[in-house]
Amino acid sequence: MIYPLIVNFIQVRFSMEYESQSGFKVVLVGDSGVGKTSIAVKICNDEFDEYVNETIGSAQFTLELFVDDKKVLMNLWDTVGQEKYSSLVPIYSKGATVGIIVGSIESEESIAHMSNWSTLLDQTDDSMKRFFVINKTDKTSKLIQQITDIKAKYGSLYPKICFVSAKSGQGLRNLFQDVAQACVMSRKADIETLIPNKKTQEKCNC
Ligand SMILES: Nc1nc2c(ncn2[C@@H]2O[C@H](COP(=O)(O)OP(=O)(O)O)[C@@H](O)[C@H]2O)c(=O)[nH]1
Ligand SMILES: [Mg+2]
Repeated sequence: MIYPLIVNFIQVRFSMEYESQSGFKVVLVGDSGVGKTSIAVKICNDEFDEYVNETIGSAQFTLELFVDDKKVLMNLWDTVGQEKYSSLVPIYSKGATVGIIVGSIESEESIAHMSNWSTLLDQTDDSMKRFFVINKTDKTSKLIQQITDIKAKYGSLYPKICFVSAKSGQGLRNLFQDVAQACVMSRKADIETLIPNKKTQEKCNC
C-alpha cells in the first residue's frame, strides 16, 4: 500500500528538484596550462582570453542547460593543475557528480597524465562519471591524424575522448550537454536505489 505513495513522493520531489536544485558539482582537473579555466570561461561566459590568470585555489562557474525540457544547473569547479597541489584534488572533488579530465593536444605529456588525474578522482569516489577531454584542437593543422593517433594510443585507457577548443568553442556545447545528461542519469540512478525493489517487496509480503 505504502509503495505507490513512496514512489509518488519521490517522483514529485524529483521533478521539482530539476527546476530549483542547488546544482550538480562538476570538477575540472588536468595539468596546468591545458585550458581548464578557458573551457569554464568559454562555456559559461562565451569568452576566451589568451592571457588567463593562474587559478589560485579554485574558482566556481555556474552553467544551466536543458535536458528533456528540464533545467539542469551545474557548478563547475576549476581547480589548480600544478602537481604540488594534486593532493588537494580529493578535497576539491568531494561530492562531485562528474569529473572532466583535461589534456592538451599540444602536450602528449598532459594526455598521458590524464590517467593520474583519474586515479586522484578515484580517491574521492570511484563511481564518479568521467569525461576525458583534449583541448586546443584549433592549434593543430593535423587534427584528423592526431585524433586517430590519440585514440589508437589511449582509447583503451580513456573510454570516450572528446576533442574541443576553448578558443573556438568547437565541441564544448556537445561535451557539456553530455555532462548535463550524465548528471541527470546519476540522479535517476540514486532515486532508483531509493525505490524498493518490487520483487523484494513482493517477497516480503508473502
Ligand atoms: N589556442 C588555444 N589556446 C588555449 C585554449 N585553451 C586555453 N588556451 C590558452 O592556454 C593557456 C592556458 O590556459 P588556462 O585556461 O589558463 O589553462 P589551465 O591552467 O588549465 O586553467 C592560456 O594562454 C589560454 O589562452 C584553446 O582551446 N586554444
Ligand atoms: Mg586555470
